[in-house]
Amino acid sequence: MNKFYIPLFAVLFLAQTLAAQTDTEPPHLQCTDMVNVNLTLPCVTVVWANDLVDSLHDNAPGSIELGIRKRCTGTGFPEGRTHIQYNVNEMGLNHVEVWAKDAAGNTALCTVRLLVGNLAQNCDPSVSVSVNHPTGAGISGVGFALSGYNCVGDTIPFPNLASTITTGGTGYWGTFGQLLEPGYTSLLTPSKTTNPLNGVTTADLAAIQRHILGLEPFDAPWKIIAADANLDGKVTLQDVVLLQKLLLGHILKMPHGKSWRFFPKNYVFPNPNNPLQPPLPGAIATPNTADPAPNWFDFTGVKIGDVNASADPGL
Ligand SMILES: [Ca+2]
Ligand SMILES: [Ca+2]
Ligand SMILES: [Ca+2]
Repeated sequence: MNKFYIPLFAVLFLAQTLAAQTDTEPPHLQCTDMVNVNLTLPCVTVVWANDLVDSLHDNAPGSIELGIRKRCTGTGFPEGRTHIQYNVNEMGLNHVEVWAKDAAGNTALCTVRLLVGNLAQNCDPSVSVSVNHPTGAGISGVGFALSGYNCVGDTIPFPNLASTITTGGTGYWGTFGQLLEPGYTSLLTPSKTTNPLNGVTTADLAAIQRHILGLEPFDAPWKIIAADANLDGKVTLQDVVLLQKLLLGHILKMPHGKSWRFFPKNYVFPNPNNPLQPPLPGAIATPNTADPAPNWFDFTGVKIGDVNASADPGL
């Protein structure tokens, strides 16, 4: 059987090589400058590459292939992608790359401004965050910072979430409006710095000491995380000394300023016996290639110094 295929591949390869030698000119591609699209239930819309093209021709005969992607979500010709989808969290101005590739493999690219709207006004954008203690309790008063950038040098336009948005009593924060859009490399970082004494008592100090001495090692990763009071990645007597200073009122807050520590809920500890190594990720990272961008973020929070979960997560 193989004997029939080998000459066929050879012929195709030769034809491609010849075409590449004779045609080095990219296709002439012109896009529509700006296009409006409309979300319809279930609040999505599909955009096809050929609907954004004003004119397209090539100097050589042969078929021209079209491709499409959201700006900054990849590089080179978007192989096999002839359409993209927008969801409710992408309402507003977006940028789209339309690509054309001639038979010799020469490519051209143009950018379209795409305004995603919802004429029926029946779609509500939403982004949500949950922050819970490992025991399940929702943590309130958590603030967020969002940082990020895309491939054309734009930064995320609303980095100061921490000053405006915090979790409520259930530990859930919900908001209307776009948070992330595809094409941005970003970090969402929670923080809580209030009430460092919350839940810290002599019982915690005694338990940390028993862990250090090997008399009663902690039976859950989060307890080890809580015991690392100075955030140096290990549980030692220095942590006990620091917590003692706090308890005695010699210091009013931790040198690092934090009272809670956070990590992505789906983080898998490479070594549950030492959850602090490698260092705990304190943020959720989203790559520029994520399309759609995530609209739900889950974090776990641990009160620093509280190894028996006596802290009030509402404080
Ligand atoms: Ca050409
Ligand atoms: Ca430590
Ligand atoms: Ca405690």
